[in-house]
Amino acid sequence: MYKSVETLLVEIPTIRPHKMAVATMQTQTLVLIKITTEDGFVGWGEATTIGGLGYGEESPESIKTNIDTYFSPLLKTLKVHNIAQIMRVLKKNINGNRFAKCAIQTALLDIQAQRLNLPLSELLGGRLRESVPVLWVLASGDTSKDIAEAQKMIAIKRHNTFKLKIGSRPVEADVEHVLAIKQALGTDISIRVDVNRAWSELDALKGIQLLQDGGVDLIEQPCAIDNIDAMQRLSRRFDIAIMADESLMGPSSAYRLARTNAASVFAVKVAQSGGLLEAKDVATIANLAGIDLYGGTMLEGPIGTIASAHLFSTFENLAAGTELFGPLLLTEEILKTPLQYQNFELAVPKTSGLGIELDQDKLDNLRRK
Ligand code: MUC
Ligand code: MG
Repeated sequence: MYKSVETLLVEIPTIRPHKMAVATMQTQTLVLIKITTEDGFVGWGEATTIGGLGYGEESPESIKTNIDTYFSPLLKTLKVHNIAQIMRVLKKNINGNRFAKCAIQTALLDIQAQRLNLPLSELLGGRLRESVPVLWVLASGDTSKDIAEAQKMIAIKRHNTFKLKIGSRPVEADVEHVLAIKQALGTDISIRVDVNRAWSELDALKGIQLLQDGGVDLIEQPCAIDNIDAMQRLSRRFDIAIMADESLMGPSSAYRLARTNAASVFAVKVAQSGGLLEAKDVATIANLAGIDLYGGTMLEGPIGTIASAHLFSTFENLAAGTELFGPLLLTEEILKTPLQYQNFELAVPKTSGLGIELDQDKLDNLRRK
């Protein structure tokens, strides 16, 4: 049934250093999985994370080891195409490991969609749009470089909304940096910030007030992952959108955040949710609670990015747009035909499965030996 399950760590330098409060990335390590069936289908999935162990609890190396040691032998014993039944066995036998589970589920869905000759979006409920809006993240660490980068993106019609990475400098310095960019780009351009959980609640009270007054549109993950009480107090106090990112780790945390009114927007990430289907559950919880949706990324390459785009194309509410720009941050293309970014959006492929074709020679060159 499942003939081989291959895992690859693919190292690709970034186009410039990407500076976040949790890590500075110069290279991204893509964690890719390739499942081949005995009847000749090939499915791809991705379990990429950020900054080694700087962002999440799973590293590229631990994800690969756990797939090779635990997931792959188990998968090879299964004799069904039914993804719900396969995921039930994997979940029953393996705790945690959301990223690995996401990658495997993505590859299985890719295969199933190819079998049915449908784009993946149609297996996830059906697309409501042919493309999704994509913002760009300014994270060079230098205000004037960030302004020039944003102006270029607007001019070439690739991005017209920007997220700024802050939290590694004192609050006042970060606020000054953000407001200088906001002023340079003008009122029509939406600016959001991602603090990556760097602020105490007192820092957040000061920082959010200044950013709200300066016309910033959204504050992402201001405080620690577990500090849901602070997120709740901040959401109640300010008019500006407060978005949960790292605190949102799948349907049960989505339920907890929604129940406590701890965020007005959810950054839905397929890997953080533990799979595409679980990310869809997160979106349902948000819809029921009146929480807006944002399509998040773990700075994946084209596989995780396009899998996410298929899912986000099915969301009725995608009010905060997406940040599916991961492949654009990388210096090497691993697809035979690159993903299509134009007019500020990413097109969702119309061909079957994920709708992409990997360049196997490129992967062989770039993979960690
Ligand atoms: C994050 O925390 O949002 C997403 C975009 C980006 O630049 O970093 C990631 C992680
Ligand atoms: Mg974030």
